[in-house]
Amino acid sequence: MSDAPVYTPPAVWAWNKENGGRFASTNRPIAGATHEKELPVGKHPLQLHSLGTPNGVKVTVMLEELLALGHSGAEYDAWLIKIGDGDQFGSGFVGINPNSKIPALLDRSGPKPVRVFESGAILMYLAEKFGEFLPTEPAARAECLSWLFWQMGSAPYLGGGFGHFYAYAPFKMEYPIDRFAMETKRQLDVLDRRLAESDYLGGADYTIADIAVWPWYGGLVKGWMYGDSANFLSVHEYKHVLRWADAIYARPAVKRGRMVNRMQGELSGQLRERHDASDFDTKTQDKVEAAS
Ligand SMILES: N[C@@H](CCC(=O)N[C@@H](CS)C(=O)NCC(=O)O)C(=O)O
Repeated sequence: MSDAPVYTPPAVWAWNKENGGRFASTNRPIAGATHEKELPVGKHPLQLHSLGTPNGVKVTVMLEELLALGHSGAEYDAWLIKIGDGDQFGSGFVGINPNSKIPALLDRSGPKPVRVFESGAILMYLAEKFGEFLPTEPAARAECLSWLFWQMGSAPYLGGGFGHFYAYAPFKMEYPIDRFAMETKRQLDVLDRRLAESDYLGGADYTIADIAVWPWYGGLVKGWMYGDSANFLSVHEYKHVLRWADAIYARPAVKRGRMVNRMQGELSGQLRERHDASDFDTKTQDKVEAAS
């Protein structure tokens, strides 16, 4: 077993602000705003406040897919919420997401603005608003929503469990890495078996289930997450997941959506804020920095 220091919990937990973890300065045991800050408002009906993490990418991919289908009502401003700087605790952001996590959407197209938080709720809201990527036939709809909600329940074991202890904890501990690696591999096997029998998670068609699952599990098998985790988890074993991940990544809207609110990787792949479709050609970070 591991040689990690032995920890005996005290009778009552107390907040240790200097716990050494990657998110020690971000995470808090209390909810609510820490400071007053209004959110900016752009020219489009949909105002997205987000960051290019897997949870954020789901929504920007969905919006780019809707725009690619010709839904001009899906035009959006994507504002950056820097979670490392605590932007999610500003009063304006807490007003649209009391849970202080990206992504959060404000739909200003109607007489009263509608706030939507939780990426699964945002995907369903947009799918229903535009009548796309969510089947209406009851059995197909049930299958799609089952996989959508599977993602919501499963990804915290991948991100908050495996990813946290494998990549972010201040020291490596065998017990949690082993436990969450096992669960992550089980989840990859669940997906692999499903994708052996159908092209997409909901069946023959690409739906919001794929849009939700791809940034997490597609990113994992493509080797984009948590250092050497693809090798550690032997992701080459999940051939159907790899085939599905590549098919989705081949979609132009997915490539665009993955660039929005992105703050890491190649500068040409980062469109930190998106306020117009032309921004992909003119406002990527390589061009912004060259001009300044
Ligand atoms: N279940 C939520 C998860 C959202 C989430 O965990 N967002 C992270 C970034 S990927 C965040 O905002 N973290 C900031 C914090 O924990 O303070 C969803 O699907 O929208």
